[in-house]
Amino acid sequence: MAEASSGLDAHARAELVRAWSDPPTWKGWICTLDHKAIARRFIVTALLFFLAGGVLGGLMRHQLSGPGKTLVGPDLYNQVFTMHGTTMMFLFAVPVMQGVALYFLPLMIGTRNTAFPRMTACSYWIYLIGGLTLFAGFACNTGADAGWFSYVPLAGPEYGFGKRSDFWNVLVNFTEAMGLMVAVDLVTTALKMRAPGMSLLRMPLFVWATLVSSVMIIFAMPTVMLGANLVQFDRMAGTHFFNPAEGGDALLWQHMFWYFGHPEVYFIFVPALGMISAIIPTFARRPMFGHRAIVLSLISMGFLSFGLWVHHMYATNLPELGKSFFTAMSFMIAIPSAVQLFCWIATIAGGRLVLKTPMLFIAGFFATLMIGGLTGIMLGAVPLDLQVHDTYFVVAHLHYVLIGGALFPLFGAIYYWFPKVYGRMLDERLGRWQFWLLSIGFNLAFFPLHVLGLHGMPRRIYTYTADTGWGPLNYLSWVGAMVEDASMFLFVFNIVRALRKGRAAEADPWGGPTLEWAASSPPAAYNFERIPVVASAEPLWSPPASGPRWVTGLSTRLREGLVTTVLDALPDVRYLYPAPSPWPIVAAFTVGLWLVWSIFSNKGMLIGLIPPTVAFIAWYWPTKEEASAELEMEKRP
Ligand code: HEM
Ligand SMILES: [Cu+2]
Repeated sequence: MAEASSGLDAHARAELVRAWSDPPTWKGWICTLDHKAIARRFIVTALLFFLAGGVLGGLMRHQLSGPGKTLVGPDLYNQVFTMHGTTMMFLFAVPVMQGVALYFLPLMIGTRNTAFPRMTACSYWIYLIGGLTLFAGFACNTGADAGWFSYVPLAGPEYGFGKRSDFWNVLVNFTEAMGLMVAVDLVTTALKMRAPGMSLLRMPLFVWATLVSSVMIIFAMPTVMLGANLVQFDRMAGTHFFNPAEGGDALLWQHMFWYFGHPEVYFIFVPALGMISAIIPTFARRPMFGHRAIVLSLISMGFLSFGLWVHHMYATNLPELGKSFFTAMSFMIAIPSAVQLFCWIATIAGGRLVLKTPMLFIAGFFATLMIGGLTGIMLGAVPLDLQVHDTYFVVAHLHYVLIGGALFPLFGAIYYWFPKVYGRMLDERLGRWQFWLLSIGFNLAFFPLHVLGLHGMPRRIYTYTADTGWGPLNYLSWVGAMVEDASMFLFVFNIVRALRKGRAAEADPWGGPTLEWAASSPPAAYNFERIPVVASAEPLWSPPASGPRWVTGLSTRLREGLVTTVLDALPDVRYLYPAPSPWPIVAAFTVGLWLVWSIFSNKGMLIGLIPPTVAFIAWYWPTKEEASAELEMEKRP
């Protein structure tokens, strides 16, 4: 099913290249709506934020590597752990997963672009401005300092002095707006733009995982956005939403934050599960065992994850009966995780495993997540949680589930899909070294923290005295963090080396089953010369035995695609994709101006709304070219 056999003649191919190419020079860079270009920006930017967050993590490990250290003082330490957690959760983990989905979902379902590329193009700039604003505040000693979940009253008007918590609250507006825009685009594309024949049950598991996590984002993110703005009103406009003395409720913030916060760890985790389900069949050389069981597990995870949030609030005065309900739910979510695990193991056991670097990281995931999952079950029980709440046992747990559950699969996915994105292979030997250094460094850095937590070491302290006895294990953890850093250097070296002189990659270097491997490496701007017709969940391993192999009749002169029906992906209508436009970036900057201005003045909150309003009106104002293209499309039979 390689591109070359689509039967398109040279003239039509030249027309297609013209129709889908961006304007030349910087204009093209600014105005592009190519989902692949936008996705690369998300992924590279998120990885840069990951490196920044990693440096802050290393700094904390340095400071805590022995008793009584003075490298970082108490005020700066509060900013450092808050910036670390906030960066990793809001600026790295969610955007990187959405970036990978933005790149591969359209390719995996056999379409040319996402449904709303201008919205997604705009969301990238909003994300970038938001992240840079937070770090600009930090550089001016005005970094958020009330922890990554920014509890009131610490972050409220009573104790949140200066502008630090305002930067945090406003950042949430930036990142959640970005997340929602991308999620709506991904859901619409997955449900309405699949290649003919790709019914829902033939949809790749990575696409299912993206669909589930995007729907979760749509239900979860508005809560924290609303909550952060209510805190801003308390801080800037004198309301009392969270002030018990004036009829407000401080616990309301915890409910609003964790109703978002717990599903958030799942919309980081679920895409990672999708990556694992994309990689295992390729290296086991056989279709996935229990494809439908995995789909049902992903969906049930999506639902169950909204019923757990109170397990972050056991140490509050909520009624015990209520807590036990959340304990039961916290245990239940282990079931869909286990179903996927068993299906993966059955697929590997029933196949001929080829242990390449992507698969190695998946093996690392199995080991680390086991520990993270088991401590999660332990923390789901109220009596045990009350013993270790706010100690390093919790810090160890969250890193095992986030680094084990998301970072390891992400590295596996990068080694798996890098050849498709850049047309070059990453070095296998360096990849294996990176894997082993990360595995050893990570476990050395974080396993001892379980013991420190059980010995009573609280989180978020900037130092401790020698008589606590916490020195040796913290030193060991510091050594582990340094080994982890070495693995990150190796990763960056491998990437740079591959981009410069890596071995050229063919369209399908691993012999994978899904449609992204039918496109060239890297894919053309239009992804596919002709939209393929699909007859199974592994289109490259079992193409249609009879009937058409490609969609014919789509224009090669216009940016035209095909909308199909939700359940069976039957051809429905033609779709004219929007052309490159400057308005997404203009709109994003006006939104950025408005949000940053609102940190410093209430007037900014109101007057600042005018520029984005104007920008969005201009965005939707139809151009002559769009009107004539629309007309040309309607005229064609
Ligand atoms: C790369 C190596 C990393 C190191 C060395 C590291 C180190 C640390 C340390 C020492 C703390 C505890 C701070 C304290 O309570 O005083 C911490 C907290 C945290 N880390 Fe990491 N971390 C790393 C990676 C990550 C990753 C990849 C994520 C998420 C994707 C993450 C998310 C968090 C969060 C959410 C907190 C809680 C922050 C808070 O208490 O507000 N970390 N990290
Ligand atoms: Cu949770």
